[in-house]
Amino acid sequence: SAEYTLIKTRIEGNVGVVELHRPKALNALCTDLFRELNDALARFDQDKNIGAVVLTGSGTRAFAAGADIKEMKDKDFVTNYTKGFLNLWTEQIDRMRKPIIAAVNGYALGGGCELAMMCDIIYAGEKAVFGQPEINLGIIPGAGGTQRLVHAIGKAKAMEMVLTGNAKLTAKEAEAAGLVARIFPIESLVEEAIKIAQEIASKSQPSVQMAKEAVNAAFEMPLSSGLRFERRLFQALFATKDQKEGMAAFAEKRKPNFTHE
Ligand code: CO8
Repeated sequence: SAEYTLIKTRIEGNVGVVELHRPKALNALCTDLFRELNDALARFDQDKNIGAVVLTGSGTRAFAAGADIKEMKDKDFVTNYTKGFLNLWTEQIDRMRKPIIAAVNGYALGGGCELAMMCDIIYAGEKAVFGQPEINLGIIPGAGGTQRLVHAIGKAKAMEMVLTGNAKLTAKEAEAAGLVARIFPIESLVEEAIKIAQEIASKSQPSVQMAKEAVNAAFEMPLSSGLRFERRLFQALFATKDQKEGMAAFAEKRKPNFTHE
């Protein structure tokens, strides 16, 4: 869309697509880029016709090679703290109700890997590379690289990546470790991600959004609370028309026609 310069957006069917578009800097993440990304995501989240979002990098070299080091290099602690550096970058993604799929072709390094992990599913192109090289810059990951990565691939591999900065995961390794749900050929990655997003968007939106909430609760709650939360959402979904429609359609051997209410 014309109002953005560092991203591109489009709508395919019921899927919103965002491409990070700073190819000369390998889509390095800067404040202006996140301003645009947050704006686009908020619009997609509010758009009733959109049921899922795909986030990718333009071209195949990079998803994102991390936060923009040139923008960051002169920052100081007090300003970081008082202005909440990185807060703005993560708030909108955290509050998304609709699922976001990251389609990662090429580099997902530092903040790029963290951005992918903020998404709900990661698909990788065959040449994708995941890494947390922050330690080489005298810092550490700041947006989930020490947390979500541990949940995704376990302590041993995450610790090695975060401490050496140089241990990277190939697409195959990332899939084997559980970071990536599936690998696709480079040329068809985005198309395949959109196809799956379209499939998700065809379900009842209230059930999709509650499913996302429930799965995410597994990372935040002890098991007993998570199970109670899941059970309550399960029970609540029987208040939707879509539950009636979905079950009636099964009984009548036809496809459900969900109206998202
Ligand atoms: N920041 C700014 N510019 C970058 C970045 C970056 N992270 N990565 C690449 N670029 C620029 C290069 O400076 C270069 O620009 P120019 O042509 O003007 O010199 C251009 O992109 C192309 O890059 P290279 O010439 O280096 O390309 P190569 O193919 O030789 O190398 C690499 C590719 C290996 C990816 C290399 O560019 C590299 O190592 N990049 C830096 C990776 C890195 O250290 N990332 C971590 C950054 S710190 C961080 O992310 C903190 C996380 C904060 C949380 C974010 C929340 C979402």
